[in-house]
Amino acid sequence: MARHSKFRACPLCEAICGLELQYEDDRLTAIRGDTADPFSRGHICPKGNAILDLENDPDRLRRPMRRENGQWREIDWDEAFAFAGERLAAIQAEHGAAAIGVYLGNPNVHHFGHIAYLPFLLKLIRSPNMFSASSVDQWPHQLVNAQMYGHQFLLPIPDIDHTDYFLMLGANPIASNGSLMTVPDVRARIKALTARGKLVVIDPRRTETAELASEHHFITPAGDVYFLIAFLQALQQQGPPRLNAYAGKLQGFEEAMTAIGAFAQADVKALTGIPAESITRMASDFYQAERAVAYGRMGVSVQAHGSLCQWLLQLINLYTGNLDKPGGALVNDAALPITGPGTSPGARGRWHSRVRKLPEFAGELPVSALCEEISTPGTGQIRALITSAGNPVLSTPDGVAVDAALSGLEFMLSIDIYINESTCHADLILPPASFLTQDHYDSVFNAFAVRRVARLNRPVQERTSEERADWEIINGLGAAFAAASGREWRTLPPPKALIAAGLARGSSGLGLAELESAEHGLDLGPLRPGLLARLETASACIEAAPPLFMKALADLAAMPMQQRTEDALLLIGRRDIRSNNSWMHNAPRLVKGPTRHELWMHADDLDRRKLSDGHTVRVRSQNGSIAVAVKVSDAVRPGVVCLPHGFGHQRVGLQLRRAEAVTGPSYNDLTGRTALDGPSGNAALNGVPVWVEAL
Ligand SMILES: Nc1nc2c(c(=O)[nH]1)N[C@H]1C(S)=C(S)[C@@H](COP(=O)(O)OP(=O)(O)OC[C@H]3O[C@@H](n4cnc5c(=O)[nH]c(N)nc54)[C@H](O)[C@@H]3O)O[C@H]1N2
Ligand SMILES: Nc1nc2c(c(=O)[nH]1)N[C@H]1C(S)=C(S)[C@@H](COP(=O)(O)OP(=O)(O)OC[C@H]3O[C@@H](n4cnc5c(=O)[nH]c(N)nc54)[C@H](O)[C@@H]3O)O[C@H]1N2
Ligand code: SF4
Ligand SMILES: [Mo]
Repeated sequence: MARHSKFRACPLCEAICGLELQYEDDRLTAIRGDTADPFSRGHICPKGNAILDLENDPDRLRRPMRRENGQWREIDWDEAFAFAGERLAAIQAEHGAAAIGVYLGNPNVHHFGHIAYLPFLLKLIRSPNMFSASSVDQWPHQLVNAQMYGHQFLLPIPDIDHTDYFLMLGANPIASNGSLMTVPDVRARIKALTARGKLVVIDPRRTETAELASEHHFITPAGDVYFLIAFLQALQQQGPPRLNAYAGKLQGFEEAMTAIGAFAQADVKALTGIPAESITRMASDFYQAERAVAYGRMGVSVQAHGSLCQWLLQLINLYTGNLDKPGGALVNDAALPITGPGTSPGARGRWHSRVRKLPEFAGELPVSALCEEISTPGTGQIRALITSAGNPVLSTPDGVAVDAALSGLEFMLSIDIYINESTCHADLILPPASFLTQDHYDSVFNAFAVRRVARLNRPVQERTSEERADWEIINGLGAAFAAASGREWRTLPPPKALIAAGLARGSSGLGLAELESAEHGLDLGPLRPGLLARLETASACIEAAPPLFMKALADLAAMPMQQRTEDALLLIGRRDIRSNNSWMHNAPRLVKGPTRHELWMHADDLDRRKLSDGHTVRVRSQNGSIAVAVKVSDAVRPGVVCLPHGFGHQRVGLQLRRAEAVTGPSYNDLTGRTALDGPSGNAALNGVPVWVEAL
């Protein structure tokens, strides 16, 4: 028996940890963190180990599956491509381009064979009805980047390794491993930070990250916008803005600060739960810190004021001179550029959704509008849907309605590895081969990383002749759809060619050969300033007061200050280190041990309702209701309840034998399609008013 190790980055979350994959002959037997990876330094989480379960999962699809009269059968690849091409072409020929809708889920971003190839297929389909998981996630960030810096991916990243004061809102990297901040081994980096300076966490829950922080402040869900305005007002009291570095490159700053300064907040404590004195002290610490950074993630973007929050966070970094400064927030100059010529800068409003007239952003419509675009009859109605690596039934708002809408489609095609809550409605599923068999370069997460890193991942296993790589599936679909619709498809070359072309667009000088000889990845050094030279706004300046956000601020000022509905609790989400959105509950390693789906609630709220720990309760929202076990917790304040998303596997027609036994309802059976962040159209899934009673 020959034992040997191979190395590759983990594609399951943004942290892109290096893995050591141990083989006995051809059999993968163990997975460890790769101690020679200069970026992740040996870190691994339980999901990395669970790749063993994914590889051996008897429910994982390996060949195309076609559903007829409720029965699934395997078919061969040529038949599958031809069937898909003909159905899609026929529906488009009869009903027009918009009749095909597309939904791209989160894992697309983690696989080069999806992210680099899908745009070509979408171009061929040419439908206005494009959707993705980005609009239940990070649209506020992308919109703010586009409006202020001129490109959706000119993303300032917290320089966590060099800052002295990290103000973190609505993020829990100890569980999530970081987001829009690729930060493997985040625990060690946070420990180094708190030894050197301060981490201040603002979160309605005392999270695993808050436990490690220098300070934690409980905030009222969706109260962040008032907190951030008060913070900027307190900065104005501290002293003048430090803008020297941006001279000649900054527009609208005074205008923005004047509007923010004039914003009248009657009682910050009532709106946020945080006393005004605490905010003043934090602002003072931030202003005085040599190097400081403000950052916010899911908790402040996937809520009612997501875009305003992200804009205000940028202004805090700008005011204090920490934007584009080491130890502040810096944009990564990735070896494989995702900004600049040939990329999509993030236009907005070039078209609108048919039913609700929501504006397009970056070539997509908000996924909150998907359901009505399928179920509302008329010209432009979606009749065929393609999903790729997405599970909208569990992951997007109003899952019950999404479920019903999918069952009414004329044709549904899924590129996916499971028959799950969404793909069970498909007529055809095309499963890509394991990522271990494919060339991969993390175009997105290298560009969001807290250091400048680069890595080419070579295949570590052979795929069988029965299997197809993800990029081969896109080629197969493109060719079949083009043939059936009388269009042209130019076969795309294998990933290495596209990776080489991408690297050649950059200025790192790195080529494939150098990357190939660095099997543990390359560290190219810390982040460095450079945003000002890369601005893609028409003015070539930072636009500090985009009209879209100035108007949203004025609208907010005109609105009655948030009022709590009598008796309502505010629902927020929770990620567990062993979860990955909705799709890894079929992995035995990740679901063993205690259940993790309970609704967390403060003892006072339980007492008021005469409920006790362990009771099954009914949770109602304006949109729906679920039954769930309640767990007493002092990690949430009275008035706040907390539930993870991605559960709800008890249904007919799935082929997830392990996950079906994992109990817990779907959070998104409670969320509604009309709760949006106005400027971006991103769903507001946090801060949902709910009522809890005994079942
Ligand atoms: N209430 C609430 N809802 C949320 C969130 C929340 O915090 N709260 N978070 C939101 C966020 S941040 C996100 S990103 C979305 C995620 O939303 P989605 O991406 O729609 O959902 P996932 O659960 O990630 O589903 C991933 C799908 O990809 C499939 N898959 C896995 N690996 C592969 C692969 O290698 N190739 C292919 N082709 N398919 C694969 C899985 O089987 C599954 O069907 O959910 C959002 N929804
Ligand atoms: N283990 C695990 N890791 C993951 C994922 C997973 O499902 N499981 N998903 C991956 C994906 S797709 C993403 S996008 C990232 C997300 O990465 P993060 O954003 O770091 O992860 P979350 O755990 O959603 O953190 C959001 C925090 O916001 C808080 N919060 C909720 N509402 C509010 C509010 O109104 N204000 C404030 N200030 N805070 C609020 C919540 O209590 C929570 O602590 O995680 C990624 N990593
Ligand atoms: S932290 Fe993310 S990248 Fe690292 S092993 Fe876990 S899932 Fe994979
Ligand atoms: Mo996400």
